[in-house]
Amino acid sequence: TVQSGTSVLTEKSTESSEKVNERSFEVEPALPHDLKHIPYHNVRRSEKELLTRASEFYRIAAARRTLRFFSDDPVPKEVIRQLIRAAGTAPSGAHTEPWTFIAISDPTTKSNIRDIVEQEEKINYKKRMGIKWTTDLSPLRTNWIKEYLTTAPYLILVFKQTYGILPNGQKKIHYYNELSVSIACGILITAIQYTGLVTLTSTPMNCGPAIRNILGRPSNEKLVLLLPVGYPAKDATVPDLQRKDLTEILVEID
Ligand code: IYR
Repeated sequence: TVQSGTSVLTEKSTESSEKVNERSFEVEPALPHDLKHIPYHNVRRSEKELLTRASEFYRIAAARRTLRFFSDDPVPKEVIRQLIRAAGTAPSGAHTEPWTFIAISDPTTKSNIRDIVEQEEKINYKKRMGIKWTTDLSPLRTNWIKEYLTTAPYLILVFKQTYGILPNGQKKIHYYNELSVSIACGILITAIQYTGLVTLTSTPMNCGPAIRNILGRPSNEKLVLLLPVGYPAKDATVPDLQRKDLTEILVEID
């Protein structure tokens, strides 16, 4: 609710005044009122070219697989930076760009992350999750041992910023931060594939706070995705999965 005559937009109007104050957001818009609008130039392509390009992109996207077996061959740092630049082009609510990407090649940090993930995953597989979960996952042949976390030359961790912090210390609303970061993740995963590298779309359960702590990240950042990035191991295998046909995923209303 916008409180007229004050400069705060409260997140929850039901909270005590002290709490409200703590969780207040700046009313100043994320973007300047007088933001300039400039002409947009588009390369107009023929219908034939559109189909060629859409088909080519489909071919690349369809070749992507989630890999669990990585080579330890190094990947140039500049490639990782370029991939993250691409992810950072994602659209975001009110152009708030609510993401932080952490690229880790340091072996000790990778090993510490592996320890945290394996400790939690062991609990997930052995007791936290039920028989239905373990049965549903068994065809994928996954378990709590995550060798790829130390083998892959890079781990990219994607954090969503649930709110921003203005230079004056006040909080700034990050609209649709979950969706904005998810779109950035989609671009990142596809960029990795296009580049010729592989990744594993992993969302380590219950590990967010511990990983955030060892990386010294602030509390407005929440771990969304952990992506090992590298080349596949020479003997890597993937489950023989089929994707749904277009007719199963598309409803056309003409
Ligand atoms: N996160 C666990 C288990 C897991 C869950 C799903 I849903 C998958 O599609 C694959 C694995 C793990 O990484 O082992």
